[in-house]
Amino acid sequence: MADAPTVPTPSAAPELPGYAHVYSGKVRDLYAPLGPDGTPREDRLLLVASDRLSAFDFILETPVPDKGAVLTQLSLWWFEQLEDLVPNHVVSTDVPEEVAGRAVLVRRLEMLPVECVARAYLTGGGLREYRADGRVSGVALPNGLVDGSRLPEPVFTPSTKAPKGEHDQPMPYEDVVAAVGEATAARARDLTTRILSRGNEIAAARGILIADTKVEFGLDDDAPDGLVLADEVLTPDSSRFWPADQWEPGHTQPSFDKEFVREWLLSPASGWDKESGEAPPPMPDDVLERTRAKYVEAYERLTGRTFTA
Ligand code: Q0T
Repeated sequence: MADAPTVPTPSAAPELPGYAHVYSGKVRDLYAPLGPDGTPREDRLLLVASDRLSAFDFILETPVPDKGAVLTQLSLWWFEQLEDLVPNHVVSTDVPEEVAGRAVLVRRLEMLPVECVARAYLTGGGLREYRADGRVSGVALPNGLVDGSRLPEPVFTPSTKAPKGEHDQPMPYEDVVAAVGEATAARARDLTTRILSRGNEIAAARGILIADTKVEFGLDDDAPDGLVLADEVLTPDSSRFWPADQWEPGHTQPSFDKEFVREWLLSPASGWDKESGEAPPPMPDDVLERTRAKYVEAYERLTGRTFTA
């Protein structure tokens, strides 16, 4: 019998001529450009943002059109806003046509084995730690804080890089020091909290609060103090964005980007049970369109630019 026709999954890592696929994360794909001899170059990577969206720890089967491009363009814009604070890994946006707008050629760096997280508002895992002993990542906080409270100043709350499929675990600062050395740990902490502070200075004026963010650094002997900002930065995938006009400490804040998806998934309309272990059903068109619009809105509000696909 003839084989069934194979239909490419639109949001899977594409095959890119001239590049070797290296790795796929939940929502991004990593490639190594091939050198003149046809072997992968060791000094560059192509970081491709897909349109995949994760919710409740599932990758939804419905990709969100333009999500990868919106987040890539937003990240590039933030790199520029942060250029005086920290050098970044971007080399070029001249990328294969198939991934145009959603890929960046970057310098391949030796990455710190730490997820550098900073929190400006208390929620999620930070809130759980605070409720247990009044501290987050070893930093004592005032009494009386609730879900969504603004912290007196951003706190560095590093976490481990968990193997695929597992959750990152909080990492005591002393473990970061043991892993990367005192000077690098202190510099990573300082840079991470400054990136979030700068992000919030800019975002607050545009109606968005950035509750927390995760950044990654690579090492480079040529950088002023050895650290280079890598990965993506201050996107809704690496950060919690909240609409400023709905901020109300005391309960879970609505997510700027995933509000409609989560609301639909938890409603009877989706027919899905979060605790079932089953994959969520495909997103209805209206939820999809409203979600896409939120990513575009975040980009346009923050950058003041119009998003063009
Ligand atoms: C990396 C060396 O999740 C990641 O990639 C998504 C598929 C994280 N990751 C980043 C690297 C980078 C970057 N960015 C770099 N500049 N140099 N490695 C590896 N994994």
